[in-house]
Amino acid sequence: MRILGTFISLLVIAGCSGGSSSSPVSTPVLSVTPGSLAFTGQSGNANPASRTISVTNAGGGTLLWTASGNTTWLSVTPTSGAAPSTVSVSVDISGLATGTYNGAVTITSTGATGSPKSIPATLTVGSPPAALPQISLSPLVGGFVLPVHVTHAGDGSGRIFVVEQAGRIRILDNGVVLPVPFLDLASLASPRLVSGGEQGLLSVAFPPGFTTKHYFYVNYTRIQDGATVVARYRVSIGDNNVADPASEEIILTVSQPFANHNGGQLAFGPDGYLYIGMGDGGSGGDPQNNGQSPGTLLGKLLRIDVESGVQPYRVPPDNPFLLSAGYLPEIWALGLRNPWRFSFDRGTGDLYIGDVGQGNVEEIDFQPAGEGGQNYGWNIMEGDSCYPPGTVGCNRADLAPPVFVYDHSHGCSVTGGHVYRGSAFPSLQGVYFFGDLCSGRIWGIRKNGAAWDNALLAENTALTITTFGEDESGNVYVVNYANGELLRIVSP
Ligand SMILES: [Ca+2]
Repeated sequence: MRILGTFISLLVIAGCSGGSSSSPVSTPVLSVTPGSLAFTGQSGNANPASRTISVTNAGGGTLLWTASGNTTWLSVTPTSGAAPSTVSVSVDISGLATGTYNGAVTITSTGATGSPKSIPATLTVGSPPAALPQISLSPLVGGFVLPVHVTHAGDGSGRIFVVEQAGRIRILDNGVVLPVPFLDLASLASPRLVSGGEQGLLSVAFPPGFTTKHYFYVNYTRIQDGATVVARYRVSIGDNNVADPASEEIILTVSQPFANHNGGQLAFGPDGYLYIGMGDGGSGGDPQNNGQSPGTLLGKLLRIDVESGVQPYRVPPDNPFLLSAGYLPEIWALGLRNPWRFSFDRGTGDLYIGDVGQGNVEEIDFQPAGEGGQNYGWNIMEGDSCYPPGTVGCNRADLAPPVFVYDHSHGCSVTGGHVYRGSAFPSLQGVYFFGDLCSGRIWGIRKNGAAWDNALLAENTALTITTFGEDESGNVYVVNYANGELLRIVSP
């Protein structure tokens, strides 16, 4: 008892001396963060996640508050309390039409400076998600050997060109695979390319005006060192179905430090320039940091002019980094890991890239027509996650986020596809089809205002999907790398 009494005496003395000398009773000051709230939802979809407001007392003393929302769609919990505290703000979009709604959260404290505080809250309700169409896969023809690319020549012939990894390009003409390959680099006395894994003959692209030009472009990994080669070949005089393997003109060579991640896609954009997908050079995790390095062509999408008459090529005068110190002028976009397949929407000119992930996340990247210069994030990010896994708070400023991601519980490696612009199946109009190499799953995404609708459209396909492809009519195809079959995506 004696000890306790002594303690109480000391506390009373200390309290009296402190209060009387230097600490006047402060006026409570109501302080809240953030100063405004914005919510975005889609009509008919789930409510956006709730947000929080911190209520603090910057002036000392006691602060009691009473919070309230003032609209039918806005609610606040708890509705009263003492600072410091956290207020949760929720919105309910059920029954709301599309549009923008303005409201406010009001926090009041009797006797506090700065009371009441009104925090504006904005709710934007977008269009409802559209149901994506059902699809089925219609087997067309088999017999290809390790097909990796499907395209057309844009020459009115209706021919479909199928690239086989070992070095051949086959022609499918009126449903029949022609016996003689269009191009055969696999049977040369002096082999030119190395094939297997992620190497080989990886794509072909026909320039605008091919009908009169009679030449085309290929991308392959050369046998000496695995470097990427972009080369021009000519069609034989007198036979439009056979090209001359001796006609090669090399356009561009890019050294590859490792055998994997070669990119490999060539495609002419609506601007008539040649776009080239380059992987980060390989290994894992981009050990040379090529994706983010402006001084290498690795880990980039390139844009060059191979049709101006300047040999081997010219850099387009409006490439996005021409005035940026340290950037190679051919760079159109950076931050790519392995953009194995990309394509242009023939209806809009928009660009879609399937960028293969490292170990966790696969992604689809998007570029509105004509707008280059994006940094798609690798290796700061893998898909929508900071990289390496577990990294917190990576700097996402100036990075273009993917428009769709899936993790490795759904597959292993994304294969970019095409936007359907054919006339046979109106319900498929505007859907971008893509899939996964390992799981064979096929998804569709379609732009819906500022949002993207998406759906898993085919599961358990048993396909090993190395590529999609498009014919002159806008039909979209998919291959099975494992058994050499070409299938058409149709409306059931
Ligand atoms: Ca990315």
